[in-house]
Amino acid sequence: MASHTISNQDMIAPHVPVAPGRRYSARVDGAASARVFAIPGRNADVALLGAKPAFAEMLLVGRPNMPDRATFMGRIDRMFDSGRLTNRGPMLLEFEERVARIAGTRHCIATCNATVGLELAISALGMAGDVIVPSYTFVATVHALWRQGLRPVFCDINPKTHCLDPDSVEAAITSRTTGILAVHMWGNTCATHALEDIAERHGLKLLFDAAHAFGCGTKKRAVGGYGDAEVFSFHATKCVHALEGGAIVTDDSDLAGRLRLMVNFGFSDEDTVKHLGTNGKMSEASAAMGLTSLESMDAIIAHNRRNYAAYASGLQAIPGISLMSRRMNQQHNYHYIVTEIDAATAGLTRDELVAALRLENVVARRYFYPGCHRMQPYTGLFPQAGRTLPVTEEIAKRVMVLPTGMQVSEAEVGRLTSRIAAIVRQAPAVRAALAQCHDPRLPPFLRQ
Ligand code: T4K
Repeated sequence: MASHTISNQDMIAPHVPVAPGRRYSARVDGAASARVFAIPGRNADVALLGAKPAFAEMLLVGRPNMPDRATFMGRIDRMFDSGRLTNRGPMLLEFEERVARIAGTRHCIATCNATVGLELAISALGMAGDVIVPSYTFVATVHALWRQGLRPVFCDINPKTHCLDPDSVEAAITSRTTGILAVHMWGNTCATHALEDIAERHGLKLLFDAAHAFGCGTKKRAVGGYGDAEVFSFHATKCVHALEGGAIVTDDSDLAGRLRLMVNFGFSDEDTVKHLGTNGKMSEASAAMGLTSLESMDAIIAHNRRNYAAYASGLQAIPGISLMSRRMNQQHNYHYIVTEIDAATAGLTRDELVAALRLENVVARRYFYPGCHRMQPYTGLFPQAGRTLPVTEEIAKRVMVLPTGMQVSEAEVGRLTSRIAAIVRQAPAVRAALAQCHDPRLPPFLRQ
């Protein structure tokens, strides 16, 4: 296992409920507290109940996959030698070519991140007025519309894939609608044919936020060539990354031509500006990381897949916890381990489980709670939006994303799923302990 940077030495002691007449133990390893708080007839195998945390070092969702250091440094050396740091250098061109090949598209325009990529694509497509978008997404998707003066119209999602529900999209179209911005959530390919059909029948632009979906698609077709354009993220927390980075891919040559101008302030040559633009360029250092990361892509996906299988086997018998299934007819990067918690069956809410895991030194995430319609500025603008988004509301309360990637081993997945099983087995005691817990490691939403 690769080394982690946040060590348990930096952490405060795990929560130990203070029994009457006993002193609080500040031992980080929890061993003393386990003796004090062992519950008769139960295994003290939960940190909240006094056991040693499952992990000595933090296990995180989003820890970057580190590619080969020597290869990356070799590229950085070449960058130094050449003096070309940015503005369409040789590594950027190579990166664009390789991304286009994997996406199966004619064009790729690399960007400094996916958020700027989305903003550029929205503008280059001439979207205006209302655009249909899921509320259940990372807020960047919706900000990319709003920051350009477009009005997001939130639509509900499919409960199995967490992607836009085409029926909900069709019902939301009005004369003000100019486009659909769909998200391949968790790398699950959207209902692309249904969305393309709707867009065509209503004369709408169709853009895909493919931030999660590099290396995904159906067996026959990779994500990349659907709709008018698609936008990948190569942020450090993504499966393949470029430190920060993004890419717009499309088969539309006119659109690609406009985007190439727009990503570089609109310049067509050294002093001719032909289009409104911005600085959305990817640097050579990012392209160097992107190329090196691409070289590890197969190994990363194979590792993620093994971790996914370990999660599937470890979670299968735990009541109230289900792992999002991967469709057999899909290519997948297995980058997100998405679980749903049924609180009535598990005996704990998703939030309680996330909190109990923090004391095990595991940072599980509530992505994408509470849905963009409940975040600013959208909640003030559309206070009633939740009424039309029942699936979004439910899913946002249930989803818990667990750590994976090259920094997490199969053995660690096994240890983590055993700990989740123990937490659920002792749900009433865990809930009672949480109610008295003031540990600063608790997530902000449960800190008292
Ligand atoms: N559309 C969708 C659907 C998206 O999910 C995203 C981004 C976008 C668009 C926009 O893409 P970009 O403009 O970012 O290219 C992270 C990422 O910042 C974000 O890119 C991503 N989605 C989102 C799902 O996750 P946070 O706020 O959860 O990241 P953060 O800082 O909490 O990092 C996660 C964990 O990883 C931390 O516990 C620390 C660890 N970490 C993180 C970084 C960056 C490290 O150990 N090292 C690091 O360098 O947003």
